Formats: sequence, structure tokens, C-alpha cells
Amino acid sequence: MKQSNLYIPTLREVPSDAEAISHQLLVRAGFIRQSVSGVYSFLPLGRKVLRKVETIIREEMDNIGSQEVLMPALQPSELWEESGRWNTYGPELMRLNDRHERRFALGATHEELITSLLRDEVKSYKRLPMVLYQIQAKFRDEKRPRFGLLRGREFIMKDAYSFDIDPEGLDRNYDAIYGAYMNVFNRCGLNFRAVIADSGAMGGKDTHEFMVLADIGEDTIAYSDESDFAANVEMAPVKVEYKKEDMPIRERVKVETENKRTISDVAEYLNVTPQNCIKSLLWMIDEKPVLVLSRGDHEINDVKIKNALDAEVVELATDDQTKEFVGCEVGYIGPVDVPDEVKVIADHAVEYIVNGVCGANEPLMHYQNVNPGTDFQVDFYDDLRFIEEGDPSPDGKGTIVFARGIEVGHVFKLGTRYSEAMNANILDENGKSKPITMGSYGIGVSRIMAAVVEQMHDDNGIVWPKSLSPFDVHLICVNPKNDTQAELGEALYAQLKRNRLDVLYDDRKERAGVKFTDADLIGIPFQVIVGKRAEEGIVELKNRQTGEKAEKHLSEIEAYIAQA
Ligand code: 9G3
Repeated sequence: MKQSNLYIPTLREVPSDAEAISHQLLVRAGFIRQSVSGVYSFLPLGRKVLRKVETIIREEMDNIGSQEVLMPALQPSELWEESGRWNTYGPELMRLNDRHERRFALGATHEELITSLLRDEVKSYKRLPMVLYQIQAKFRDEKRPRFGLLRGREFIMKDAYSFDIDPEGLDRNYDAIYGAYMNVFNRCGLNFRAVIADSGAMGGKDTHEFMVLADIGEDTIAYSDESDFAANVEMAPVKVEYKKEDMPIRERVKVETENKRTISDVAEYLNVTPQNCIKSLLWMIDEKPVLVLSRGDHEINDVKIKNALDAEVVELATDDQTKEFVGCEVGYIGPVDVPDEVKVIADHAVEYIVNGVCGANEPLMHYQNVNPGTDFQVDFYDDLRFIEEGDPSPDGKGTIVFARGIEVGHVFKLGTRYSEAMNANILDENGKSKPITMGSYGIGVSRIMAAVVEQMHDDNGIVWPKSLSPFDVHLICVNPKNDTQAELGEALYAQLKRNRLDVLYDDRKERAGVKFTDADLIGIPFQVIVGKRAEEGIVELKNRQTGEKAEKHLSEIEAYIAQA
């Protein structure tokens, strides 16, 4: 394509409302334009990249036998009433009425729609397993759309749904789609981790998120520096072999600690370490008071408390509740001699504290030389703390590192949640009716485009991977007014296209500096520059990724590009 005919409105200045670098660069390089907050147009270069992402996804999904469909964005409210979600989603679900005042949702996701699509016709196990997917705009009225394509209100998603007769079938589909996702994100050149995202114990297999490592990411993941272990930080199990310090048990003493209340103040005052302190906090678990203990330097993870006690509601007790149930205010409470109605549970690390410090359940007082099992009892020990950087990886391989992540994929085992609610049943091989077992699988197609830019850019602009670049080669004629250069440019343009390269030819009557700045901003991986040595048939090749430049005869260009 000749750049003089293309609509690529590049900008020099950074859009003031763009915080994320991908938002800034995609706007400045003329790939996208915002219509209103969270709603974007894809200009020609942006559309080309989006299509490349879609093509990779289609190839991988089709390769595992999925079938592409296209469902409506307009969804009748009745379907969401059947699933019970019409009222559970608030303003985030965009709703409208048609001319007959019938209510609709704009599709935020399609579990209800696709279940209703199948339930009247898929009645026998012989039709299963089946995986259907679509690539389509989704609508979610985010409270705070931001970071450009990373969190929009209308965005492009690939959503797939699997249908099986039983959980074993779902596991097979889940694994196949998980593998397809690994291929998609690898082919997009992304540095990502597949992250355990469900609340189950270590190795929980019911939900994974695919996270692109980037500081702009909204999630924090904990991953191993030596294995492929990765988990949401709030889901990551802790597996540490603690050791008891080998020292004689000393007699418990009560000590004055003035108004020192935090672990670090008390530890400093008593000249001990936070690791030697017992942090005690009262939690209201389904309205019952539970004293939860952790080592002084650890943080309790409420998701883990919820799992350990199989609780519905887990809340930190207020100061009043603490005073009411433990008889003392926060900062001086501890596990020694608590009222019987207060259950005491502790993170595993507490069991290995020797001659520790804890609150004395009296204002201004703490105990020293406190030993679990001797000075206080615990109902049970469990993995209750947040994992920390430097912890050993729970799979025993390597050490935990934290990173921010952008969620670009999410796979769920739905089971019969929707098929039961919406009567999507099949007759199994024994003629017995049972609800279909489902899974749902999403990829953020437009979000991938931004995630790639977050990971692949430099001070001069975007650096597209070959797999997603809007063109293979950026051919630049430095001075189109110079006949030799113009002729060589045209000849090269024809030659490269003949060799099946997709060429963006900058034939504009612009200053050279403008062309080079735009080329670096747009980020096509190879630049072929026709300049001073045109009459010798020599051009300059520039690798946008490495910045490496080489002068080559026009006969060597394809080979150079192919091997780079
Ligand atoms: C809504 C709104 C927002 C939502 C949902 C529904 C997230 C919703 C979860 C999913 C599950 C899977 C298929 C593709 C993969 C993810 N945000 N989710 O269901 F009405 Cl407003 O979307 N759906």
C-alpha cells in the first residue's frame, strides 16, 4: 500500500488523557481513535493488527475442532432472567428497550444466549462434545474505563463455549482449549503466565487466567522463577517448611509496652523481631468471632480464611466487636486466655514460634516468652497467609516473584450452572436426561493488541512482532523528487510484493525526518530505505527491533528479512 493514499494520522504530541504507554502509542501512531470514553475506532493500521490477532485465534481454535459462529449482541432480558443474572448485574450490564418496550441487554458475555441456542435442538449425547466460538464486540459499562483498549466499554472478545455429557469430557475440552490459548499467546509474541485463578487449593484446576506481565496490569500474580507455577496472589497457596528455633522454653512474663500497638513498634520496644511476634486480629466469620493468628511479618489472606472455614461472610471485626468479644482493644489482644466463645485459628508459621510476643488482652500490656501449645491452644493451623516474594514456590521448584499482569484470557469450568438454570438437557447413552456440562473460554482480542504494545515498544514508538505487524516491510523513499530514488522505490515496491511481502511504501512528499519518525512510531519490523546510494542499487535495511542497520544490494533484501 502507498502511504500517500493511506489514512494514518500520526501525532507528535502525547494525548493528554492517555496514561498507559499502549494508549499513547496506538493513538499517536494512528492505529485507534477514541469516540467517547472507553469506545474506540480502529483505523486502517489498527484494523490490520486486529485481523492478524483474530486470524491466529481462528487458526488455533479451528485446529482443535471448534466451530465459529456469530451470535447477536442484542440479548432479550428473558434469557438473563432465566439464568438469574438480570438482577445480579448492575449498571455494568448495558440495557435498552426496543420500540415495543421489550427489554434487552447488550451482550457482555454469551452463556445465556448460547445455552438458549442449543437447548431446543441438542437433545442427545451423540451430538457432544462440541465447542462453539465467536469473535465479536462485547459491551460492559465499566465505571472507570481507562488505559485505552486495556479497559474499554466496547471491546472485541473471542468467547468459546464447550458442551459435554460429563465432567471428564469438560476436562478434555478445557485442556485442549488451554493448549490452544498457550499457542495463541506464544504466537502473539507475548511474555505471559497461565495463572491459577480459582479459590481451590494448590493446583486447583477450575479456572485459569492468562496474564501478560506488564506494570500497567491491574492484577498481581505470584510466579516461580524456575517453573511454570503462577497464581493470583490472593489464590497462591503457601508451602513452607518452617523450623522451630532450637532454644530453651522460657517462663511467660507480662510486660509494660506503653502505647505501642503495631507489631513493628512492639517488636522495636521489646527489642525482638516481627518474626518473633504473634499478630492477633479478630474476624467475624458468618457473624461468629474468630481470633486469627499470624506471624508478625505475615499478612492474613481473607480468601483463605473463607476457604478454611467454608464461610460465606468474612469480615475484620470492628474495634467495638473486638472489645466486646475479647475484652480489650485492638493492638493489645492475643491468644492467651481468650473467652471460650472465641475460636482461635492460626497460620502454619505460628506453630513454629518459640518464646514469642503477643498482646496480653490488657491495655498497654504484652506477653513475652509465649509458646503455642503451652501458653495457648489453637483450634487448627492452616495456610492462611498471603504468599510473599522470596517464598519457595509451592511446587517446590524455585522462588516466588511478584509481577503485575494484564488478563488477556480466562477459562472457566462452568459445569451445569447454566444448563440447569435454562433446561438444556440431553439423553445420555442409557436414555437418562441430564443437564449439559459446559465450559466458557475468553480471549480479549482488542486487549491483546494493547498488551503487545505494552511489552513491545521503545522511546521511538511501537515495535510489532512479525506475527502481528500491520505490514511486513516499511519501504521508504527518502526523496521522491529524485528520479533515481523514485524509480528504485517503485521497482523495489513491485519486487517485494512479487515476493509476497506486504509492503507499506512511504512515497509521501514529506521531509526525510518526518518519514523516519513516523516509521519508528508505527513500528513495522523492517524498514527498507531508498536514499543516496540508489544509483548503485544499494539500500539501507533497518531492523526496528534491534536498531541494526545494514547496506544491502536490492537483490539481498528478501534473504536478509527472511533470516532476521
Ligand atoms: C456481565 C457483565 C460483566 C461480566 C459478566 C457478565 C465478567 C461475566 C464473566 C465472564 C465469564 C466468561 C465467556 C468468555 C469468558 C469469560 N464480566 N463475566 O459473566 F453481565 Cl456486565 O464473562 N464469559
